[in-house]
Parts: sequence; C-alpha cells; structure tokens
Amino acid sequence: MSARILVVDDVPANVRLLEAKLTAEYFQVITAHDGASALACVEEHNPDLILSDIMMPGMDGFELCERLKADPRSAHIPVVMVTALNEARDRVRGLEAGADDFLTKPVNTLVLISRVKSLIRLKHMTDELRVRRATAGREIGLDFNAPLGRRARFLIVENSRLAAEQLTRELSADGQEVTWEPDPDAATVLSRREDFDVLIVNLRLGQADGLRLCAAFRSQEQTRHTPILLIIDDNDLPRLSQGMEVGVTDYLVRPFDPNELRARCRTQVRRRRYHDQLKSLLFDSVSMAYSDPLTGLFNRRYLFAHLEHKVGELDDSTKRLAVLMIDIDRFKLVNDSFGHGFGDEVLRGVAHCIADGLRDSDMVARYGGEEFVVVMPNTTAAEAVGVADRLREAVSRLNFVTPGADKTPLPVTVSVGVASSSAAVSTVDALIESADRALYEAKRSGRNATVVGTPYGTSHDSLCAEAG
Ligand code: GH3
Ligand code: MG
Ligand code: MG
Repeated sequence: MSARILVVDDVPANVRLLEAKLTAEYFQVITAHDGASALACVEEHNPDLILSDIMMPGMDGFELCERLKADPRSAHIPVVMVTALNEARDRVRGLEAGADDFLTKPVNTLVLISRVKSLIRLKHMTDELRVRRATAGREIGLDFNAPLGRRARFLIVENSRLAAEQLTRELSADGQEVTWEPDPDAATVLSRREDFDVLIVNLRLGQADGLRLCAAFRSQEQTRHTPILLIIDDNDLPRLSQGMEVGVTDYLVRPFDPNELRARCRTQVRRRRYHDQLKSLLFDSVSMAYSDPLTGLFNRRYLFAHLEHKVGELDDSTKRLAVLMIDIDRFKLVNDSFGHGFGDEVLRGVAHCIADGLRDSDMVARYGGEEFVVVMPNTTAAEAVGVADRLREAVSRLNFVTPGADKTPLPVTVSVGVASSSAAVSTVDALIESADRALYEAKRSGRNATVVGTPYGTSHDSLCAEAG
C-alpha cells in the first residue's frame, strides 16, 4: 500500500519518530511544524492522510482539523489526532473538529500502522468514488463528513452480557441499530440472513476464537466486504497482526472511551456506504460509459473495445470480419429544414431500423453524429454487401412525417461503406479506414449506395466485382 502521509508536530523529535516508523513501511512522508505550513503542504502535496499533534503554537491541531474539514478540497482527507495524554476531553474536541481517528503518545508502532492502513484503504475508496462520479458526470465534492443517512445496522458478537449492553447503549445513543448475538455459529447464520453494515467481534468468545469467526465472515459472500471491528484487551495486541491478516478492518482496545467507539464505528459505516456506492456507480457507469444516450446503441468507445477484441480473434484463419460504415444522406438539410428535434427523431428511427435488421451476433454502434458502424463476425464482403443493401432498403421505407401543418412524409436514405478483413486489412484502424473510404465513394457516386472498400494499393474495381 503506497500513500503520502503528512505529519504535523511542533517538536522536531516527534516528527522524526513518526517519520521513521512510517518510512519503514514504505509510506512517503512529508512534514510540517505548525498549522499554517501544514495547510500550505496539503494544498501543494495533496496527502492521503494527516497525522497531527494537538498542542502547537499559533494554530493548534483542532483548528487545523476544522479548517481542513471545512475546505471541500481537503475535507475527504482523513485526519488522525495524536494526543499527548489519553484525554477524553481532547477526543471529544477532536471529534467535534471532524477528526477521523486518535492516537495516543507514545505511539505504539503496530497501532500506528494498522490505523494508518485502515484509513488509507478508506481514502483510496473515496478517491475512486470521486473519480467515478466525475467520470459519470455527476456532481463531485463527496462530503467525507456527510451525515450517514439511514441508521446503520450493527451485529455485536460478544459473550458477556454486560459488555454487550454497554456497546448497545453507546451505539444506540449515536442513533445506530444494534443486534446482539453471543454465539458465534448463530452469528454466522444471522449474518447471512440479515444485512449488517458493521460486525463487532470480541476476540475472546469464551471457548470460541473470535478470529475464527472473523475468517468465517470474510469467506462468505454476504459479509465478504462488511467491515469488522475487533475488540481486544491490552495483552491481546500481539494477536492483532493475525487479525489484520484475516481481514479485520479495525479494532478497539478495552477499556475504550465511548467517543473512540463512536468515531471508529462511524468510520466503518462510512466505509460500508462507500463500498455500496462504488458498486452501484460501477454498474451505472459501465452502462453509461458504453451507450449512446440519444439512440440507446453502443457508443464509439464500446465499438473500439469490441473491434479490438474481434480483430484479435482474426489470428485464427477460420475467422472473418466485416464492417459497415453507414451515414445518413444530406442529414444537415433535415436539421436545417425541420429543426434539431426532428433531426434527433430521424436519428433514432434510423438507428432502430439498423439494429432491427441485424443478427444477434452483429453489433451496431453510433460512430459519430449521423454515422453508424456495424460489426459482423463470420461474414464475407459479398454477404456484407447483401446486408448493407437490405439495410438501405429498410431505411428508405421508413415513414418520417415532418413537423408542422402539412405533415409531408420525408424520405431518408443512407450510404454504406463496406470493409472486410484480409491480410492487408487486419487491424482496427485499417478496417475503419477502408470502410470510411468506401463510404466516401458511395457518397460521391450519388448517395443511397453501397461500396466495398479496398486496402491502399489494391484496385477498387476488382474487389467490387469480387463482392458481386
Ligand atoms: P452527406 O450526405 O454528405 O452525409 O451530408 P450530410 O448533411 O448528412 O453530412 P454533414 O456531415 O454535412 O452533416 C451532418 C449533420 O449531422 C451535421 C450535424 O449538425 C448533424 N448532427 C450530428 N449529430 C447530431 C445529433 O445528435 N442530432 C441532430 N439532430 N443532428 C446531428
Ligand atoms: Mg451524412
Ligand atoms: Mg457525416
């Protein structure tokens, strides 16, 4: 895991200590010695995580955190406050300032690294989400501290009733919904049946091993990505790395401060929500990224991905490929005479007509404004010409009625350039170029025509004749 971490502390020795520990884990570390230079550093280096001291001359850590969280350009960067004492007051103040986590000095290396890794994983997820949102053309500016929306559902696996009641009290006070299950086997079954946002597991479950339960959660489909918060005692710290191995997302050492519990639980809920959003965005953006909104056909991007794949198959000498480049004749005139809206209607009509006239194995995409490309596997040039003529015929029979009072039927025709694979035409570019040149010829010959393309240097006529 690589990431850039900003360490802020006014005591140079403290900075060096954290820097050494983080560098040993191959993190890239940048440093600042006060709040003002930290803000400048964030602007310049865009870190993935900030570790900040609280007591600093001038701007203290709380104010720094508040400023970072108030700025949309830095609000999504996780901030960990490093507190000198295990001061409950500082933690409350830190939470109010928007801190994402706390570390207590002197900083335990294992604790430091696992917290840092956990938050960086989350940061990477939010980054991905921001990119996808931007790509999908949605509003950017994901608010890292946005309200968590609906109540989150927690499953607590804890054999002590007292401990479970304490956890339930704290989380319920924070507006969360809590289910308690003392038995690990029953918990596994329950987690498959119901949808939980976060799983809280006590490492010591009487006779049972909490880590075994965590491993079970990770191995079943329903909870593979559900955050797991492990609860341990001080002397269990050595088992923590095993826990991280198994896929535990974060942990709490008993006795814990209720504020810390809430902060960590909120972070886990966010993690879960991001994951869900990413999944649905991925699905949306796949279809959005590959389809043309006006016609519903595949777009140019998909066409090229598809063609690459199809051309790749041509190494097998039994495979052939034909491509049609179809362009509506004098379409500009349609727009100019009857308006863009009517032009769109004609585009959609022609698109559907082409799609309806193809085999299932053929693919049609909108190549550009009023141009379409059809990709036909296992098709010879002669067969492709047959398809092209049939499509031209079908388009010319379409019934477009012009807007306005007189409602005259408007004839629409297309011209088609045909290209087929051969030794000379065996790349995507060569196929497209060949079809494009043939289309140009079809336009020149008077439109509403089909012409077969030739690779450069080949006689056009001879191939036309071959196509029959
Ligand atoms: P040719 O027979 O030589 O192909 O003539 P043409 O008028 O069809 O070709 P030209 O390239 O001059 O004009 C294409 C027109 O297609 C121009 C452009 O405004 C229009 N067009 C491109 N995309 C859209 C669209 O999404 N909707 C509408 N209504 N028109 C579009
Ligand atoms: Mg045209
Ligand atoms: Mg055109």
